[in-house]
Amino acid sequence: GFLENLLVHPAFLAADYNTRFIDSHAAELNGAPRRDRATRLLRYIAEVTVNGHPDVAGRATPAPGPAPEPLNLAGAPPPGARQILEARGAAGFADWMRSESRLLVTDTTMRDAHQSLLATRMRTYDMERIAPDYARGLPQLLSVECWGGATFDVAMRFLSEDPWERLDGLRARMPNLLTQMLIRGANAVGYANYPDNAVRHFIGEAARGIDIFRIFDCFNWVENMRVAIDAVAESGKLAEGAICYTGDVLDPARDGFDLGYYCDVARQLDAAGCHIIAIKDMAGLLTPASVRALIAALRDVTDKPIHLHTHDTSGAAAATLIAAAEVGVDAVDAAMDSLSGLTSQPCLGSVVHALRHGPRATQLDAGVIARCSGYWDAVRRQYAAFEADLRSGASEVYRHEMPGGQFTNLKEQARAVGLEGRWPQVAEAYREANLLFGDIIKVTPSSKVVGDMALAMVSQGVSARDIENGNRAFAFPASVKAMMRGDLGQPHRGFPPAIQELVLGDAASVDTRRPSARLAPADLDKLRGEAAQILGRKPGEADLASFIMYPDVFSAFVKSGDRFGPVARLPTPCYFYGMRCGDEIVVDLDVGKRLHIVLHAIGDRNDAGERKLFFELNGQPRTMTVTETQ
Ligand code: 3PY
Ligand code: ZN
Repeated sequence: GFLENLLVHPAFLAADYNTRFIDSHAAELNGAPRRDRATRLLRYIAEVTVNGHPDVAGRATPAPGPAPEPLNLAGAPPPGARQILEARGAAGFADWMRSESRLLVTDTTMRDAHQSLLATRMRTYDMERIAPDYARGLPQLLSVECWGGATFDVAMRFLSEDPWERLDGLRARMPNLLTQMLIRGANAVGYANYPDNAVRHFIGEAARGIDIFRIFDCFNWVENMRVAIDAVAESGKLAEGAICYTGDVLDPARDGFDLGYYCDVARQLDAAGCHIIAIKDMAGLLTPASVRALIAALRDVTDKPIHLHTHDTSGAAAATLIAAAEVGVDAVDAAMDSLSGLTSQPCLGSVVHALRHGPRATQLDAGVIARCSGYWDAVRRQYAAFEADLRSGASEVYRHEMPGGQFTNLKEQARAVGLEGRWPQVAEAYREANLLFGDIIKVTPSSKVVGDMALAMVSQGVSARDIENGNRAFAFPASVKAMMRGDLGQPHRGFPPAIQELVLGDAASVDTRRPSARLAPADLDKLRGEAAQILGRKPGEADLASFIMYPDVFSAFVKSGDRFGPVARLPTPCYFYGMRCGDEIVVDLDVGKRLHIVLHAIGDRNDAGERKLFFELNGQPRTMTVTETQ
């Protein structure tokens, strides 16, 4: 009966319960089998210890090093930008940004830096531990970019984590700092256009934890960004409209992307109600000279604050930030030193030093930055499996114009299809493909299409000229067909009709309408029902948003959670590599719910191919049996 079940329940024995325990475990205590969280985590640890984690199989293993130690700064977080937003509202906040003489700085370590350097694999655990130190030691930050972009689906797909829990956890730990996300306009955090009401729903949910939404469209098509901009503005949060930058404003030959073009986009974003204008230089193509010209020109057409984002692929991006500071940019993005450089953002600590005694001094504490960077350095070592094979700055970026987040990814993709030794050809084909498509902006998802095309050209041994002349058979990738049909939206000059005809056979299927306007609204009630089926309970609105964005990934994530529990709570080495005999870990499930786990021994493999693992969980012996797969 109920009481017997309660008294022998492993969570009860392990003291893994709170006052809601009986409610939330009612079915189980009344006889339905459902393992408690601690048992599910032990199962996970046992599995990974014996069989490994598929995501790190065959990859570099971390060298032994010091465990990452947060600073544990004491005291209450001083007031920061969040309190200014709360007091003045979004428009008032933008005025405040314009009135500050110091250069405002966004730290991108928890989003773009690891997306660009570590295949987006950084776990919530490592972010949450240092977040309280950001709040206490770096209250002068404009914002912390910590969500969106590729992190949303990678969290569920590869890390078995709920991105919404990450958001809540960071929000709670940094009550004085603005949280910032990257949102792909009508693609939200996906790779295709979603119905307008799905985008509105997503932003409504995200606004519970996000303060600055950086919104972009891969063709700078403001029409395609309007729904997102309006939804953010309605939520009371900051709508930062991004101008994606490509080419070279100083090069007369790139006449599609001259100062007049960028000024026109800025005017449209301003008129659409954006509070802040971002320059999103996702490939890192701006130079000191071009950024000076660009910012001076934008200043003439908008009074909104300008926030500069770039990547250090060239190795020269810090000079671009300093030049931008000199001509009055309001804010810039940088990454903590140990996760900066290469395809990531420029080095935060060095930018702080460079401006130190001048009029744009950031007032950030260089000592705290250095210590935080030490923490991130120790964290980074644990992700050795995801390090890209990149050692230096690469001026080739000015030729191929690949976004920082794609550069290493495409190299990896090239390797996977056997083009490992032919990177220079792939990079050159990328350049040719861009020109073939009419010289377009390359950023998610258009960058993926150009990348697909480049790989197809190299693997089929076909040049752009062969394709244009139609004298070689060529199988266009599906993503190229979709883009030529208009599924991603419209570049400002359209696509060249000749290439559209080559790709599509005829122009009849081309649709130049806004892609989301062709979609029926999402039936939220019906989708709520489907999500409930997967979850076995009524979904929260955040669950619903995940399900709408990624139905299959969400479903697999829920299944993995049912089996393995809240793996996001495990320390990173344990998550990827399991435990060794004698290891002891501490797992904080909720406030006041702490598990001490020790692995004492691993038994020999029996005839059935199984091993027994002997754990201790909060002082109680526990055994797990795992089938060894290899
Ligand atoms: C993303 O869309 O994830 C990007 O980082 C684009 O630069
Ligand atoms: Zn970026």
